[in-house]
Amino acid sequence: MNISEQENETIKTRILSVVDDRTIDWMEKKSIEFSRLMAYYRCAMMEIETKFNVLNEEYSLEFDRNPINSIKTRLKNPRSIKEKIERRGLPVSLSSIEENLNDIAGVRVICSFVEDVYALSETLLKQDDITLIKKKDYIASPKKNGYRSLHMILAIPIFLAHEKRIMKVEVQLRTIAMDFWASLEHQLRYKKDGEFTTEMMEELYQCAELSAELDQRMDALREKLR
Ligand code: 0O2
Repeated sequence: MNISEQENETIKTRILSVVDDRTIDWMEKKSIEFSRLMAYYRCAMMEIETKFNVLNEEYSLEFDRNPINSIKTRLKNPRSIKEKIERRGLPVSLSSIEENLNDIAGVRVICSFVEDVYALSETLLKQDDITLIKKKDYIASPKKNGYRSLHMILAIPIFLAHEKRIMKVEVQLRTIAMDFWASLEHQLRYKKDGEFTTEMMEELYQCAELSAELDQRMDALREKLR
């Protein structure tokens, strides 16, 4: 249900009339702290995005082509953060969010070829301000449904006016073909008016295998051109 601006204002006024000043101060403080934490994640995401843009530029100078097709960034919204933390039975607090959730900041890098995925991830990991926390290679070992991507949880410093903070960012690297499959599978999965049958899951899996074959054939073509 959508509520209008006016209804929203009425609700706010009613809440403020029954909540005492100390609670309002506390709510405002928490809201500012949450916004600040999200801003730190945004900074970390920008750092990682810039690093990939720099690598893309350098490859383009050296090899006369761009290994990166596009980069997408996203910050997990407050509702998804709350749902994930509650699903895991963890305390709903800022320190718990920062400590336990690895994917508040997400950077997705869409590459041209499978080889680019590995070359870019290896080059990035060699940078001395990056720490690898976790890596999942769903390209070498695809998920049961056929999903493929290279996932990394990285820690990166951000430099603020008076402090340095280490933030976590989830990086997903995949090819255009892998992204095509994952985007459509995601759309189908979140369609509210239906469930996947076994046949549909098998069909999706076959599509993932087809897209993997496409990647292999494009890689082979590129190899021939070298
Ligand atoms: P959104 O909106 O994309 O963020 P972890 O505790 O992080 O190790 P988790 O959360 O299971 O464990 O992480 P995993 O398996 O590395 O993958 C999480 C993210 O990868 C998902 O985020 C998706 O973005 C993507 N992903 C993983 N499996 C699939 C899949 O089968 N299909 C598609 N389309 N994407 C997948 P979120 O939070 O689900 O969503």
